[in-house]
Amino acid sequence: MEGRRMRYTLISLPIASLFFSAPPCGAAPLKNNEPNPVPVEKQALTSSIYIADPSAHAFGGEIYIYPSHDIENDIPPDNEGSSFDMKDYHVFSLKDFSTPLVDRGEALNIKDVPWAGKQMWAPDAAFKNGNYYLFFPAKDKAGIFRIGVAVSASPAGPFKARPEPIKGSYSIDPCAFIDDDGSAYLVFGGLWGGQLQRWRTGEYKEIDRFPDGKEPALGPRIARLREDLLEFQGPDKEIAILNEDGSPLRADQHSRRFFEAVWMHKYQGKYYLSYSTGDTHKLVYATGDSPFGPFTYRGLLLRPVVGWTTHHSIVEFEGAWYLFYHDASLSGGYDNLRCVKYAKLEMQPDGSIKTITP
Ligand code: FUB
Repeated sequence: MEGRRMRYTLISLPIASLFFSAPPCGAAPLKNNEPNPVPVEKQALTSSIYIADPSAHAFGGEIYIYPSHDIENDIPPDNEGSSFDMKDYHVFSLKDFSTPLVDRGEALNIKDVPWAGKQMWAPDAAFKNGNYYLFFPAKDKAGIFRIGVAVSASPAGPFKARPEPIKGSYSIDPCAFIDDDGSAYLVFGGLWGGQLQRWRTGEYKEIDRFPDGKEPALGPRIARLREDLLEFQGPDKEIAILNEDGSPLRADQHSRRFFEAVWMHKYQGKYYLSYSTGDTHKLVYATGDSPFGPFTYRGLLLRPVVGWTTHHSIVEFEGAWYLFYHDASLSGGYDNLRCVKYAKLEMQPDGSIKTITP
């Protein structure tokens, strides 16, 4: 297996350097509110801090974005994603697309999460029963990724974390999906640094066990959430993703198999599951008739962006659908220093989504 973060360092930085004047190693410092000479920054929703993994929701007539907060550090890139050493979350809001993104401040800090050891990765949020819930992955004190939940009366936080992670939770990248009937689900999982391949036996084993190429790829996981959204209602299940001929996606189908960054939304009665293919750097999507699947692969959603990771959310706002995603253009191509952008989705009459070129 090639090094996850090294791979981008070796291949993508020279590509990025064709477009940007940033140095090829060591992150260019970003000072708050200073203009950045990188032209593509104009497309980033904010340059005040580095943010990534944007989970966007329409709450109370505005778009709220719940991203990871990327920070500079000296940790070398590795397969575990160790240089993604985030320590807090900021919430952002957007009144509409003609006004600037507003940083609503720090919403949760790792020091206020009793169980968390390090690496606050991609979060998501949900609204139910008058409360806002922030779902977030972090490594516990033993170095195992778990998913926690924190609660607030305001979409902007601050959020109060529960003292323990969700019982039975593991891996990364939670997406909270609330169906039309109010049923709530948490979809999650991620390979490599996200540790999903270490749970093949149902318990954590510090050994990476990937399926052989011709075997079915590992799928994301889904668990129904309790009415209060604080715990799983029962054990999680693996979501099956199928090729058009009904066969399960194989582990060697790197251009379409699930890797991380799963997102679920519903459009015209169909469930859409979109995710990153990881080492092929694509966002793709599949559709199905139940949140539990099976889902059938439908196509490419977003072509590769600048940077190794790609991660997104899909939200309906004022009658249109939008993709929020990140890339590493603002930092000149540093994988762990990313910025957030958006694009309008073009839905086709057959329910397919027109591929977006970043
Ligand atoms: O931001 C840290 C990790 O990088 C996320 O959890 C992944 O989805 C990838 O974007």
